[in-house]
Amino acid sequence: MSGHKDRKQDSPKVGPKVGPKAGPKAGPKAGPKIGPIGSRTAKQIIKQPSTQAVDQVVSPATAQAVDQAVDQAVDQAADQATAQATNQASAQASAQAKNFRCGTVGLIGRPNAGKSTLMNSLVGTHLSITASKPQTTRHRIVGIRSEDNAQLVMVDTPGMHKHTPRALNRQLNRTADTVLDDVDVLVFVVDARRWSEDDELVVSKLGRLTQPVVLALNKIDRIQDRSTLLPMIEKLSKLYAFAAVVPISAWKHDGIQQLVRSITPLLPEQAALYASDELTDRSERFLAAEHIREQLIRRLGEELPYATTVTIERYAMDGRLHRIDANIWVERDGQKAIVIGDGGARLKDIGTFARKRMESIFGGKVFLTLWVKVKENWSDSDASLQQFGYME
Ligand SMILES: Nc1nc2c(ncn2[C@@H]2O[C@H](COP(=O)(O)OP(=O)(O)O)[C@@H](O)[C@H]2O)c(=O)[nH]1
Ligand SMILES: [Mg+2]
Repeated sequence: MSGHKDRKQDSPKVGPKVGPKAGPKAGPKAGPKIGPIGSRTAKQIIKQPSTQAVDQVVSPATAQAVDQAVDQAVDQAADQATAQATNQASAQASAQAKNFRCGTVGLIGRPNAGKSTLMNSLVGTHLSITASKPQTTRHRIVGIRSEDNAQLVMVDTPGMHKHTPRALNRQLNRTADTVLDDVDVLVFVVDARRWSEDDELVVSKLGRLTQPVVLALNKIDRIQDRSTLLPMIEKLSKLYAFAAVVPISAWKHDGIQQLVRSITPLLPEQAALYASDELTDRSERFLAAEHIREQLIRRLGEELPYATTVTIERYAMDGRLHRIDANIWVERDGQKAIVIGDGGARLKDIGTFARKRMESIFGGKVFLTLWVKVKENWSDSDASLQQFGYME
């Protein structure tokens, strides 16, 4: 599900909560342990006391024949026990799968609609980076929400947008598009205040899909008069046969339970794909680069963030301390000076805020060293996009 390049570069998983046991494509994880006796143990448990008892009362001459008979009886009993255990196990597993729903949920929509904020609200931590500037999300990222009766495996994506001036923008659209076919349910996130041509672009892609689509009308905290939502719901319901329409505020965690309740029945009946304490399929190494990039986007002017990217050069654990060396890449020397700031002040801020964010997600101390480097026109070069991990 995630960028192959990132997977290959990633360091071994260190924390229990981030990092896959098995990706969704790898198939379901082993179900909970169901019976105390597997086939080998069953035989051992029955055989030991039986042979001991027989050896005590039978002469050595007949012992072999008796042993054979005993072995046969024991094997039979063991096979019966095993069959019984297996039947019980599969009955329990299927009962569990019947009551449990799990599947992938693709978050789609135009840039800035609030997809990543919704993802974080659903996961319960600031996993996917967010900012008021469009095109913050550049990679697919999986976030996991585990409930008693369901597991939602959300896939956050870059926004879909019409104007694609650079190779990076075109690649982001492609990354968003690939999610459409891969997931069980789609959540189309819309800014309830404004319908735009980028939203139209998303609707135009829904027609060929077979999965159910839930419409999430986001940012309702910004709407004074909620009754104005009704005509919008009516209008949008005519555009597409949505499985449900749910007004939410991803930012204020409003309507999130209702959204989960709408999505859950649309998921397939199957056991959980991830352990219930896992939050993402991405490694801490990937998240470290993302949270440095979040600070670059938040702390730089309008245009510059699009010319920056981040690579992790070293990620080492020193006891519980995460030692991270990262490069920030820009396209020109002038941009390098802006990122560094007067006397290094801006770079220091970027590092401090990124470090604090990582510490809160990783639950350990982080020692972060940043360098700023220039690579001309990387965002319009396919070779550089490949090198920096943007090609899926
Ligand atoms: N007021 C308000 N702002 C939101 C809400 N959800 C997201 N935002 C803001 O919208 C901007 C874009 O959010 P983001 O999640 O990065 O959008 P994405 O591009 O769709 O992933 C950020 O400044 C968020 O804080 C919401 O429910 N209410
Ligand atoms: Mg986003």
